[in-house]
Amino acid sequence: ANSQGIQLVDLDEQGIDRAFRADVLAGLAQEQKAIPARWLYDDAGSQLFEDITQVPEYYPTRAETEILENRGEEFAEAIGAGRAVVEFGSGSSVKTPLLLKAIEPGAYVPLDIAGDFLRAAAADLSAKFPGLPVHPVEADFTKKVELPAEVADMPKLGFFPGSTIGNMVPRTAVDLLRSMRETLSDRAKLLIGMDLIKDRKVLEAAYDDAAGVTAEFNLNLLRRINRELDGTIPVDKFHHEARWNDTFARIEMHAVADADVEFAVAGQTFAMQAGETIHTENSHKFDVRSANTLLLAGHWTPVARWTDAEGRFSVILAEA
Ligand code: AVJ
Repeated sequence: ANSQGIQLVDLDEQGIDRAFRADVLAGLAQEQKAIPARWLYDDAGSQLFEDITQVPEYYPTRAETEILENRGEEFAEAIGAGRAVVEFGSGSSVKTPLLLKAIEPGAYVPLDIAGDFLRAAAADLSAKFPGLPVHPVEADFTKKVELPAEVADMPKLGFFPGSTIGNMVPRTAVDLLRSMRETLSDRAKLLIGMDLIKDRKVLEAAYDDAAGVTAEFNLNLLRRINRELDGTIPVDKFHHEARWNDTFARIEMHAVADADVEFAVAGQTFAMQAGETIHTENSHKFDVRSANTLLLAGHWTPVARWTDAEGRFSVILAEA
């Protein structure tokens, strides 16, 4: 447990991550097999996600960066100077400096559960913005976080880019937004990236690029299970699929079995029929109304909204 009392990884006698094993075994026992998307991001998966942001079909990163690059003056006007910018998740080397450059912040407070990423991001930002107070906090931001005393008197700006909110089902997203509201307290604002509903062909291509990087990212989860949980999943008998679910307005990633397969994970056996899938990620997409409704349910009032020139992605400013 770290200083905030959170358990980062809980390993058993054989060095197996207990939470990973529990999630995988429970998920594989379901009628529709499903594994929480957070397990996609081991070192290999995190690198593959970085590679995804470079493929031509994956537009969200470029579209959001375009907004942050071009709308600085409007952000400054709408947000005001002197706020403590509280970033949920370690700062990306590209997006965060664009925001900090635009708004004259009073301090920068990156929050992350992974201490290594957090310290690297904090050091990076300190070097880019000499004179800006930087106070990294190692914490699980799905719950209320106690912010450093140094920023107690500053109004806060929460920053949650990348449409990461879209990876949560609405009830979880609402819980997170309410926790953010608690963490940031009164007078707070929130700047949040939300990807937009568009032609399903464009969406499906963004999550199934021709070079196969997203497929690798998805199947890496099965490889990770084999490696870390003593698994025998025949990964070569699976393929990646990106599916638009129109009822829930989301892209779903699945690993589809190409043949009847049997395999073991952590001593338990599982069988899948050809065509059966393991659901590995959701990426919800929004329109103006669904975005506003989600924010309102999360105790935030939307006050401004920006999109890229092609109208693919939105960055929304909301007030507590
Ligand atoms: C950065 C987590 C929001 O859902 O678009 C990209 C993850 N998965 N391609 C997204 C992802 C497949 C990405 N998030």
